[in-house]
Amino acid sequence: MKNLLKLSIMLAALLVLTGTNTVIAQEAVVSSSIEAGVSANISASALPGNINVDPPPYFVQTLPLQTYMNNNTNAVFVGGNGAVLNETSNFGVTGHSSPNFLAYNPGAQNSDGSIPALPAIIYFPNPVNNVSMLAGAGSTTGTVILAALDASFAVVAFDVKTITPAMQLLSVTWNPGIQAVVVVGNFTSANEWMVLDNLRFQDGGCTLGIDSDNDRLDDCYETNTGVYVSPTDTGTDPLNPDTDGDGIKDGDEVLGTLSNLDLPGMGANPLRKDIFIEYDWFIDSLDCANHSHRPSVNAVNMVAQAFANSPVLNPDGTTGITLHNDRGQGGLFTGGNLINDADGVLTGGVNSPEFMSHKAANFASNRHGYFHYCILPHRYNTNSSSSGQAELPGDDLIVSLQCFNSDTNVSHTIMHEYGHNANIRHGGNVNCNYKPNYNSVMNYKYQFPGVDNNCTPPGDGVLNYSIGDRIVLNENNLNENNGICGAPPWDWNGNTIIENGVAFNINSQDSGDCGGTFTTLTDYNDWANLSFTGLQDADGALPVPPEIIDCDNPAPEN
Ligand SMILES: [Ca+2]
Ligand SMILES: [Ca+2]
Ligand SMILES: [Ca+2]
Ligand SMILES: [Ca+2]
Ligand SMILES: [Zn+2]
Ligand SMILES: [Zn+2]
Repeated sequence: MKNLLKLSIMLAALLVLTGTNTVIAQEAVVSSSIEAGVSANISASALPGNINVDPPPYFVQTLPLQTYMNNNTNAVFVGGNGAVLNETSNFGVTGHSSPNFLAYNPGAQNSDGSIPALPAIIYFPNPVNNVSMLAGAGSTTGTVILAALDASFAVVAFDVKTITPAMQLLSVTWNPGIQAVVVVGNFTSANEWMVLDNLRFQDGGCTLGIDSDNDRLDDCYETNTGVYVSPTDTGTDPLNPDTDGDGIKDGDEVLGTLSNLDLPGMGANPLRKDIFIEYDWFIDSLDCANHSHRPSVNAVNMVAQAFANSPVLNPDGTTGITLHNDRGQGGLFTGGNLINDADGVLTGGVNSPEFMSHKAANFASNRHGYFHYCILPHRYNTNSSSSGQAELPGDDLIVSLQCFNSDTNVSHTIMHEYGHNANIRHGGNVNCNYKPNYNSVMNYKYQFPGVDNNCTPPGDGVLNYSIGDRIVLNENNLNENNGICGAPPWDWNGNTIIENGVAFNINSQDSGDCGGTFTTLTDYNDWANLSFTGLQDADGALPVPPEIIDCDNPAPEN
């Protein structure tokens, strides 16, 4: 009995599908070319168009539902010509969601002449795992069948209910994926009326077609597990458009951007912080023999290693940040290139006309908002010995090391200038420079020597930002026993005696807001405070452009 029933459903479905296969294909193409989605919870009361406001009670006053649904990318009504009618249309059903429903009566006609008769077919361009709806009719008898079809249009699941005036739930589940459903009547009465309502389709137990955080990833696919599996199981947070907080939206990291920047191909991970920097360089013979400012593989790898080693925690449970460097090495990283410049000097600095014209000519527009842009000239002309300049916060930076382009100088200065883009100053959150207890490449004291790793003020060659673990130093009342970590001691005033209660200016090199007076100096946790908002810099288009930091710390000779 069941097998016979199954066979008859399949035959009915195949008959219908044979006649409408081309329609299905066309509808699918039309749908996928339209961006706007419609809520997947298609209760008849939530449909677009005038039917939403005031559906008529008679078929001749309206059009088949599929006429209104052709911009729904998730469910396409391709057969049956059912129309949305008002509940006053006398179908005698109860249990539907008021005031409308989807109605069928082969004895009637829609205003376009089509006949609203079962079977109805609903096609899902993205296969779903469950489809359910209410079905019933006031004076019709027999059974109503909801059949699920797989990608080859074979019946894979079905549900049968005796037709009653009280609408009943029909539900089919097929985890490998339902491509379409067919609603068929097996009628024993003369009339073959049918009412459907409250269509729902679900994938993995949630309703498709909703993107709550507007990051181009469906809520159903943002599984919030912290584990990336695929574009339909991303592990990201459905209520956070940038789950890992790196300034790049989840959808862009998973799917690539709308302007075809292949971020996933470049290694972006929606659950781990990523930074992208493009480097363009000058070749010149200013001040010394002809030389290139192209950063070496080793130099950019040193910076990448420092970011990878950082204590920054990611949603996938890893620590560190992935720095993607484009120095024109090939593959998807062909953005970095030589800029032909006559004199080796970048006139002005970031956002100057020369910088902007180089950027317009050498930086792909679809990288804007995703990549930082670094130019390496011989120098920029606001300060002849300056090692660099950067926006704070922002997306543009300059590394200008004149004749001193060792991998150490280049890597440390890239990390220093990027730090300004990430909203970090020469004193962390303040401009106060040369603080011996601010253990960061942002600090001139540690930019080229590298940070300290044994709790004495001289740097030890380590490329790093600060983690904020050094003690507070009050220049009016220094306890030399405590050094910069609590121990070992440090003789701040150089009198060869370790004392308590010393008053001494320990960062007198600072020419800014703290070098000339005795102040209290504090460390700053750079890693915990990196800001990624600078990517959104509008490159001079904003009424208030970003602050620009000149880094007049001259590089040591190689
Ligand atoms: Ca989303
Ligand atoms: Ca999200
Ligand atoms: Ca992100
Ligand atoms: Ca990321
Ligand atoms: Zn040069
Ligand atoms: Zn600086």
